[in-house]
Amino acid sequence: MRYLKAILLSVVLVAFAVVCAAGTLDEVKKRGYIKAGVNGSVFGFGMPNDKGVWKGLDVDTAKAIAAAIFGDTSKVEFIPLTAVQRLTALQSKEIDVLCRNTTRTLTRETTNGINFVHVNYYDGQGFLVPKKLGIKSAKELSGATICVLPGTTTEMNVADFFRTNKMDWKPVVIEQSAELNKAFFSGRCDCLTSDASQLAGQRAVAPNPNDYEILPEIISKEPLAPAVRHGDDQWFDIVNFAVMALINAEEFGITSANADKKLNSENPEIKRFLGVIPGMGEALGLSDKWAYNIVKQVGNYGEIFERNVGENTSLGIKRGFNALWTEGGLMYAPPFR
Ligand SMILES: N[C@@H](CCC(=O)N[C@@H](CS)C(=O)NCC(=O)O)C(=O)O
Repeated sequence: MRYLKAILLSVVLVAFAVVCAAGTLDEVKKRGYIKAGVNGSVFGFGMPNDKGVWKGLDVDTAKAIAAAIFGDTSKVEFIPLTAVQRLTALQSKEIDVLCRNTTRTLTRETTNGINFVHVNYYDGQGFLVPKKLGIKSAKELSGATICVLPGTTTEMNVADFFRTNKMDWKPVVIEQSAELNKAFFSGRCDCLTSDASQLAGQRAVAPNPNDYEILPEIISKEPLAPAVRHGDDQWFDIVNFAVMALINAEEFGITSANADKKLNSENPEIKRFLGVIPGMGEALGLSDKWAYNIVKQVGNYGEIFERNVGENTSLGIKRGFNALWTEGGLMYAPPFR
């Protein structure tokens, strides 16, 4: 009888372990789409256009993950989240992945129980001011009223900056970014502080973009990266390698336009990347066409950058740190072998 009880208990425990071990990939496949937490109102990164179609660098990153899993970029539900909501949404499984201009930090990776994958945009915090104030440097902001979003690294960095420089400031803290921007562009604050890319995005859609100027100081490192929950290595690998596939595709010169032609390449690295030589997909639990599907359907990192935030967009951002390592930037992905 004692043995029978022990066997029964083991069976129950094993069954429990199997149910609990159903990873995010299985859940996502069963559901038929991924749930991606995005920014709802940052032009260039995550925002629906006037036809309600989601656009942006983070949006394209989420589409790349969907292309890797389903071979179909439409298999994403975009869930707009404020800065305050975003980490909880990931922890509580409301979303599978966070692609929302989120800075990788020590406490987010530990206390908040999330893992960041490869950076999809190297940023830094800046200051936006109305030109009419005649301010040329952040060091002239003593006594200024500053619009800042809560729940962000921005809020902490700006406090550090003013404390370090022994300057006073008055924060205006508003959780909804659209309201915060309205407050700034209607003159309630002397300055809006945020990641510099987002300042460019907010200025681009402001009523009079030319009336505003981004000050030269960049006061922090903001490595923005997609994030997943702790505890699911396979899912982490998939999201991580989807981002890194965008980078390696650019390095290999594979684009959405030439991906089919590149299937005939003699280069073994490209053959492995595109699944002509099999194995890489299987290692991730995906089809060997996973990286081909990403590039064919979304483009490589350079295409995504230029389309959403690059020099020919209204944001007009140069590649800078976000250039490939071969071009003097920081975008560097490991070999796929
Ligand atoms: N990268 C920083 C800041 C991210 C952030 O949320 N920035 C604001 C600045 S405008 C934003 O994206 N707002 C848009 C929104 O909340 O919809 C972080 O991870 O804390």
